[in-house]
Amino acid sequence: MRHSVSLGSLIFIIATLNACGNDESEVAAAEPTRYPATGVTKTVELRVEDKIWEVGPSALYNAWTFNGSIPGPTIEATAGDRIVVRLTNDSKHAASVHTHLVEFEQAQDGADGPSIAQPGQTVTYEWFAPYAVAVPYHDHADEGEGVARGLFGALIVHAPDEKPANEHVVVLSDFETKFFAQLPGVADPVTGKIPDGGTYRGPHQYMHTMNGHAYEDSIPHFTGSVGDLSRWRVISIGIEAHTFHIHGHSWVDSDGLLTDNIQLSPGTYKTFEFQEDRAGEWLVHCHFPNHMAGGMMTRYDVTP
Ligand SMILES: [Cu+2]
Repeated sequence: MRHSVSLGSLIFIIATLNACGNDESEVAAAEPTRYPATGVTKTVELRVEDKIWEVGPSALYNAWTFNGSIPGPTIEATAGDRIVVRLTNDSKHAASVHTHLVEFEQAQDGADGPSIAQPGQTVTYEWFAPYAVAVPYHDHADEGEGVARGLFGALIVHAPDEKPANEHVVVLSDFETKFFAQLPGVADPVTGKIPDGGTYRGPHQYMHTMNGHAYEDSIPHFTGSVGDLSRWRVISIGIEAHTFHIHGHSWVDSDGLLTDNIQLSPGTYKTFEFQEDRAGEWLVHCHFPNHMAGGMMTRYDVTP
């Protein structure tokens, strides 16, 4: 299996080096490509709507959503684009949009003042996206309830010269049991299987999800074919740290090591890719045992 480190991973390395205060020569060695303005503006309409979200059969969440889904719609652009997000708040609580690794004025940070949309208001955000990244966008109107309720999504900024790939967007998050409208039943703690006629509860205070759903019967399977360049955009935007493990595959992580299981704290993200050469119905899961039992597992179905 061939391996490569994508630009997203390189950017992650830079962020890590900066955070650690390493000297400038190391940072300069991994300078990301800053793409010039394309002159293109992508306009995105987001609407905050409160609704009951089905995390799995009979597991009903009192959710806050962007455009009625968890995650919200994936925003895609090309590096160098300007992105305009119009957020209309149709809920009864404040909401906003904040994101990472794009450029914006502090007044459009989504964290305070007029960048927060009160009920009934529309707020417009302008971002310039000079780097190829895959990051979360999310509510920042409060200390975190909006994210716990479901106000998050993925922003993918593609490099103009990016190789075509089978792209998998994975958003990891944690749903608090106290916000469920209905959560009967208890999962088998070993298999995570849903009992007949009921549903399930993780072994502690969260249900752990991928792309808004829990367990392999509800999380849409990732799919691919032998011969694909298989690119993964993994974004963690929950409450707890997670790992992301794909059975039967390996790649080189942002630290340059061969791995099949990466670690992500809340609000972090990694992009990696590998050449697909292993047909099968491979398990994909977080490696914390209680998170697997609490829903964070699905399949990656690869056809020959
Ligand atoms: Cu986990």
